[in-house]
Amino acid sequence: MIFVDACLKKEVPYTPVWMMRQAGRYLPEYRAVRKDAGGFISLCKNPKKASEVTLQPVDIVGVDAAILFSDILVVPMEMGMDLEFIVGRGPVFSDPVVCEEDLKKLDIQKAVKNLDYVYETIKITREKLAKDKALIGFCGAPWTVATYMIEGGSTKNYAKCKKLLYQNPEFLHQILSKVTQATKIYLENQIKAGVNAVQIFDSWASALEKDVYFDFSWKYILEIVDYLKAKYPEIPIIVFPKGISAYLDKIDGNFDVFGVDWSTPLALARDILSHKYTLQGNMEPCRLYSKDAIKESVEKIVKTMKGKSHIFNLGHGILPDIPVENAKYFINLVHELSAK
Ligand code: 1CP
Repeated sequence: MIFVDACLKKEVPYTPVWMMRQAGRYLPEYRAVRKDAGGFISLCKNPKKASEVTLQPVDIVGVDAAILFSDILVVPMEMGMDLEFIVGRGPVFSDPVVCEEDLKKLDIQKAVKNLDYVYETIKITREKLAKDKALIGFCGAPWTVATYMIEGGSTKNYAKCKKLLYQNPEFLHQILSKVTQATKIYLENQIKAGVNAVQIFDSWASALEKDVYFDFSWKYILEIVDYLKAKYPEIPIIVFPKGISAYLDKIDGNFDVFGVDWSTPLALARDILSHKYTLQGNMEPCRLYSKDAIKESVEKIVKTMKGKSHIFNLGHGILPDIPVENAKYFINLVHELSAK
């Protein structure tokens, strides 16, 4: 698999490419299946339909890897929290974690078992996916997942999380530890079900100041990485801490691929990290609105990463109103311009 080879810094004939949030609302085919399934959570819980939308971007836009269709928040949901996705508002937990009692109620063993539908989606998808295409499993970094558990949904200023961080850091560590324990087993089960690589999304890494970040987020990511690498050394691990370009020199760990977000200059990440890791990224997702903007960026990124191990991707998720035609143009152009 060219995607896995690139993760492991092996020679590849061209740069493999996929897009974060590639199975999603910009595809009419996705919207149709989602409607039919009766909403987003029902779709996640329906292995046949979730597998169908996982495969759509491979068939429709020609990416080199499929990413499991699910969400980072199924973990706290299956630990016992009440999750709803509300149109226009996003994810909402009606019962956020406020005190130790709330945390005690959450059940790791129940979660990893209840997540059977995810493992089933992986099995079905791996059977249907072409042998040369990779299937990526994923999870949220404990910090990113915990922000939703504590705030009860998306947040602009992380006020409840920060209050805990500075008033009761021990309790925040307890929450992060519990999510970490569940996530280790969850990713292990994804690997056992057949994923070829895993990605850990730390979308809200930039909410924490430097030293706090390493203590409250990065440490837990590395705990997951070390656990998986000890058991499955051949499965590539991709980390994606968004918005931490100022501390790239402090990045170290036993993972394989470092995801570069679009606000980080790729040449900077290359100079600091590419001797150790394959880099993934990092076209600005909004460039997908214009073919000229795509071409300019793909040319520049291919040039920047020449001779280095690279997986092409966006620097964050694709937006729902991107023309499918432009996404196809992007994927084809990466293949064409990176061919050796
Ligand atoms: O309306 C819909 O169809 C729901 C939109 C949607 C989709 C398609 C959500 C709600 N989640 C997803 C799928 C999803 N989420 C995937 C599937 C695979 C793919 O990439 O194609 C993945 C990997 C995620 C991961 C995820 N969920 C992250 C981390 C990645 C990122 O984009 O930063 C986060 C932060 C979430 C939480 C989430 N899920 C959905 C929403 C609207 C949100 C909130 C985002 C926010 O707080 O701003």
